[in-house]
Amino acid sequence: MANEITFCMIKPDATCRDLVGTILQKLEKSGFKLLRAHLIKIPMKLCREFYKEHQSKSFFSSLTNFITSGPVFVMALSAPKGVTLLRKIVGHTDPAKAESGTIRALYGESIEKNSIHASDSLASAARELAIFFKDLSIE
Ligand code: 3AN
Repeated sequence: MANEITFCMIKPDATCRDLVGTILQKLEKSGFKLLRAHLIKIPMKLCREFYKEHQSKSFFSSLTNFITSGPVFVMALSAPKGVTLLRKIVGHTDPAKAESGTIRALYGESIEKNSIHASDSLASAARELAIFFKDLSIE
């Protein structure tokens, strides 16, 4: 089965609790290969571009303030059916509704501080990977 490359980001609520290693280990144990990664404090302009599909939502400024409040760990990950697999491991947006054992159920604190982002489609993955990993070929 062909691998899919997807985009993942560990959010500031998790980086500030030193959960990067724990979460990465869970991703690798679930079958993902880490292709690229770095820790970055996202500038507000880039953050607004990244979350542009949510710009009309009531939580947009709170979300972008939170994501730019501390370092995030961005990753390019590869696995068979990687987009769907990562969304499953990440869990529901609201940690209170996330299936037990998912990353958001384990570590998420609230619907905003939910520890991790995963691309929701191959098209989103391509767009998000291009923002953070300009040298990565996903053809
Ligand atoms: P997901 O990350 O599960 O795909 P989206 O795309 O609906 O969820 O939302 C993007 C991000 O916006 C979420 N990860 C979460 O941090 C934040 N968010 C979504 N809904 C809310 C909400 N009702 N209140 C505050 N933040 C929210």
